[in-house]
Amino acid sequence: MKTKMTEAIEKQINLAIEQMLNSKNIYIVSHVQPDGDNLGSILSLGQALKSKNLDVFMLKSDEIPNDFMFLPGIEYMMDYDGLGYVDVLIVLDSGDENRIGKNKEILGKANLVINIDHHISNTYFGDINIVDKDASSTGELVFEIIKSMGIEISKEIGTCLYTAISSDTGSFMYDNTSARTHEIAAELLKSNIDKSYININLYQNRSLERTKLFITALNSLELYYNDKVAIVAITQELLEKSNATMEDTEGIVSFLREISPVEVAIILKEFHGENIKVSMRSKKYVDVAKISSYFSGGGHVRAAGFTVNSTVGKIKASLLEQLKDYI
Ligand SMILES: [Mn+2]
Repeated sequence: MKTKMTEAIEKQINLAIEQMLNSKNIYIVSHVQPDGDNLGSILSLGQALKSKNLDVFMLKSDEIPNDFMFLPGIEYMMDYDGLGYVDVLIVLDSGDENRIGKNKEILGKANLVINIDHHISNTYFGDINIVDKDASSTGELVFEIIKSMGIEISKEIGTCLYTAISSDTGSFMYDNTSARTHEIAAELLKSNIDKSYININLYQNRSLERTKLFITALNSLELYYNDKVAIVAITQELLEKSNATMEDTEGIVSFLREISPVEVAIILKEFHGENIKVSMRSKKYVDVAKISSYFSGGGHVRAAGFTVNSTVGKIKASLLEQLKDYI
């Protein structure tokens, strides 16, 4: 259980702060399919650095899901113009360079790359790497950085950090939630954030389209190995029928894990051209990061995923084969 940062990580944080404070302009880049941790981390760090009068640009590598349009500062997220001089590039919540998609080319342009992440699979691709697999979220690490800089947690920064940490801990429920996570949450609550506003936006905001997709998807639920493995496949056909988009599948896999006998919950998302994205969640003992790494994916012990070129039927079969030894 994490209580405090290691000295090595603290050293990297101090190094990063020194570089950021002395830089001419800083770019902070999102990953593809950005989530609450990614966007909350970007916006909190970005706004903190702006408060130090630094030139900060926050770049999107993908569309911003509607779910996060409530975040203060989200209007700052922009596309890279291809020309801007990049003194420091900060990559948040990304295990490797490919996570930043089309913005990967900026890595080569940057004088310095700072990699801040909590994925066990992180490849340490930065010049400075603030990587802590024991941190619940990247937001937790960004909090430590902002505090170390002596920057006051404004309501805006606090809202973004709380969103980041709450998102990645399943509102402080998952195994990655530590004593430190709660200490940080307590400090954020003292910064006068509107906790209920954040919670309603994150957890009580499901659209009707999404709800209908939930119902249809659950009708296709398949259970294996004494109901320990739950699988749902979202095909393009199913999306059309529900008048929903892939973004609306958010939350289904977590819901599957909530079923009593289920240890591993899996959602297979079929994109066009036999492109299948697999997300896995586990409850007590199966290390889904290990299973995911077999398919060249990454993630955490309780939440991991990968992308393959295959069909729903084929990938389902090989997943069940892999799972046999774990269940
Ligand atoms: Mn994260």
